Parts: sequence; C-alpha cells; structure tokens
Amino acid sequence: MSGTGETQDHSWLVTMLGPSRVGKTSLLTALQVAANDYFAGTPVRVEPEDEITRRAFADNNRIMISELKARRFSPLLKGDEEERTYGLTVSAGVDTHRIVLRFQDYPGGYLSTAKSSRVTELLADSPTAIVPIDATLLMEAGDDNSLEIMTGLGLVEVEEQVRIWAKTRTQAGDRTRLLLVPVKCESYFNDNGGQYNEADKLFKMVQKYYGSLVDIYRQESGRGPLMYAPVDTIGPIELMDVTWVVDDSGVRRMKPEYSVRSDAFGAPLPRKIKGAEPVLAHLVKDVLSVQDEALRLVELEADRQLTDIQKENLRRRSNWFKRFLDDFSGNHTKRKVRLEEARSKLDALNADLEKLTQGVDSLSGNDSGRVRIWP
Ligand SMILES: Nc1nc2c(ncn2[C@@H]2O[C@H](COP(=O)(O)OP(=O)(O)OP(=O)(O)O)[C@@H](O)[C@H]2O)c(=O)[nH]1
Ligand SMILES: [Mg+2]
Repeated sequence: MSGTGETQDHSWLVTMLGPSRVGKTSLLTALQVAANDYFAGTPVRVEPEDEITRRAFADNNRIMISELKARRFSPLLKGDEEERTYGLTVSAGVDTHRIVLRFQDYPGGYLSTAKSSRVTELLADSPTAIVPIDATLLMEAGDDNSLEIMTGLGLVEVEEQVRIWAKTRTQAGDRTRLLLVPVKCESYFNDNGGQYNEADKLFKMVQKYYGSLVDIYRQESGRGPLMYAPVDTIGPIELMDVTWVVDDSGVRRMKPEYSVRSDAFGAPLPRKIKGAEPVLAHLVKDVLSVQDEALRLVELEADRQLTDIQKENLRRRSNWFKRFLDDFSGNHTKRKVRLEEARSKLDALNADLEKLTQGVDSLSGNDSGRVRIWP
C-alpha cells in the first residue's frame, strides 16, 4: 500500500471482469500504450510501476506489432494461466502523492469455476470494474446463436459478479465505476481506417445483451457512474470471415478471421489503438477527485475549520478512504511547506484534465461517436 521514504503510494484497484478470450489482457495493455500519447504535454505521467509490469506490457506490445508486420493476425494468442497484477503509477507532478493504478487480471476461466469467488474478492476492493465486450461475437453471431453469445460473453457470471460488487461496496460507503468496453470492433467504426460505421448497431446490441446487467448495477450502486467506450486494441485489421468450432468442453465458439490492412504502398499498417482516451480520462479523473477531496479535508483540518457535519461524514467513510486520508495528512504534517504546492499542482492538473475530458462526457463533443450515454 505505501511506498518507502517520502513518497506515499496509494493503490487504486481496477479489476477486469470477463470470461476467457474476451480481451481483458489486450485491453489493459492497450491502455498503457495509449496513455503516453494521451497525456503528452500535460504534467500527468503514467508509467509501469515495476520492471515486471514494464516487461509484460513491452512483450505484449511487441507481439502485436510483429504479428501485424508479418500480416499474421491470428486472434488465437495464448490466454493467461495465472492471476496477475499490473501496476501503473499516475503522478500528477505532486510526487509525494502518486497513485498506483493496479489492474487485476486473471484467466477468464475462473468465472465459471469454483475460482469465481477469487474474482469476487478481487472486485471487492476495486472502485473500478472494466467489462470488455467481444463486439465481433455480438455483431456476427446473429439471434439464432443467442446461447453462444451469452456463453461467449459469460453474461450470467459477469452479471452475478456485478451484483455482488456493487451491492457490497455501496453498502460500505465505497465508490464504484463500471466501464463497459467493447473490443474487437475495428470493422464497426470508420474512424480508424475502417470503411463502415456500424456504431449505432453495436450500441444497440450491447444494450440488448447488457441491459439487465446495467439495471442491476444501477439498482445496487444507487445509480453509480457508468461508461460505454468501445476500444480498438489492435487497429489496422479487418474481419474477413467467421466460422464456428466446438471447443474441448463441447461448447460451440465463434472463430473470427482477420486480415491486416495495407498502406498505399501495400505494406501492412502498424498497431493503432483507438478509443482508449475516455477510459484513461475517467480512471485518472476518479483518482484525482479522491486526492482533491483528501487535500481539501487536510486543508480544512489544518485551519481547524472542519464542521461537525463534515467530521460525522468522515467517520462514516470507508476504511480505504480513512487510511488514504491518514497517510495523506501524516505526510503533509511532516512536510507542512508542501501543502500549498500540492494544492496548486492539483488545481493546475484538474484544469488540464478538464480540457482533455471535455467532449468525452458529452455526446455532441465526442466526434468519434464512440462514447455513448446509456439511456
Ligand atoms: N480483432 C481484435 N482482436 C482482439 C482485440 N482485443 C483482443 N483481441 C484478441 O482476442 C484474443 C483474446 O485476447 P486476450 O486479451 O488474451 O483475452 P483475455 O480476456 O485476457 O483471455 P484470458 O487470459 O484467457 O482470460 C487475443 O487473441 C487477442 O489478440 C481487439 O480489439 N480486436
Ligand atoms: Mg488474459
């Protein structure tokens, strides 16, 4: 939880929620790759927390890049065999208070076995859950294959996890944010090299299959925040064909085949992630809003201006927030001079992010038409 010396690190856990092969690991590595571009020119730095994370992301990126160069995009990369945590430090220039985003990833097979309780445990400590959605399966399978769609998306299991997660956290006074992220959607948008725009149809299909999951989430979380944001984790590929195969456990699964798009000279196009910005923006905004809140409380306390109501509210907050606040204020008491500096940096950063995220929140300002407001 805490770093050493003067730097206090607070983890913000993000749990990926989806069955095997849906695209959990690809999505979280895409977020890391996209972060460098997205925050270029701002004081926000997003970096792998340690060498293990750095290497894992680099390996994954290298595999994708070399597959594309070889025009060999097979969607059959190996799945995970064990649970993993990837840390990204988000630092706002307020180096004494970095936050580590810890992405919790696991083999999707856990969801349909006794290990599903492990997923429940991982989610319990996570303010954010990301549900990757296989867009190709939703768009190509057709209503006749509803059962295969439900199975492939692990819908029953995912819904149940969302219910427990939102209920437990909300009852404990903790935050939740649910991100619905269609992936494998290169062929349904025309903003990243594709020819057709089927964004509306994709959104309708997601509403059809995830409507009850969203209802459950809203009910249990007291209408907690929700975002729909499709992401291309690869980019320059085109769906050619789908076939159906029967897997080892006798389940019919869709097997898509893709080809790699070429540039004007016939060379294969490089990886081009699209749509990750809104996801990053909201993750970092959530983290900053907690930092901002903590700093405000520390400032009030330093001036002995906390009202009785504020004190009472504070007593009701979750243990995570209390711990966070303790660390935050302890660190400042030791180094009082830093309080104003932290405030001015956080304010500047909030203003930067405000600019970056304008257009992400509203339908009209989002010209890619990717992010949608759930009705
Ligand atoms: N076309 C396309 N394929 C994708 C995309 N994201 C992931 N894939 C492919 O889908 C397959 C599964 O992706 P993973 O990220 O390994 O899936 P996972 O959910 O981590 O799977 P497990 O580790 O088995 O739980 C891989 O072969 C990816 O290359 C995408 O945006 N577009
Ligand atoms: Mg994986």
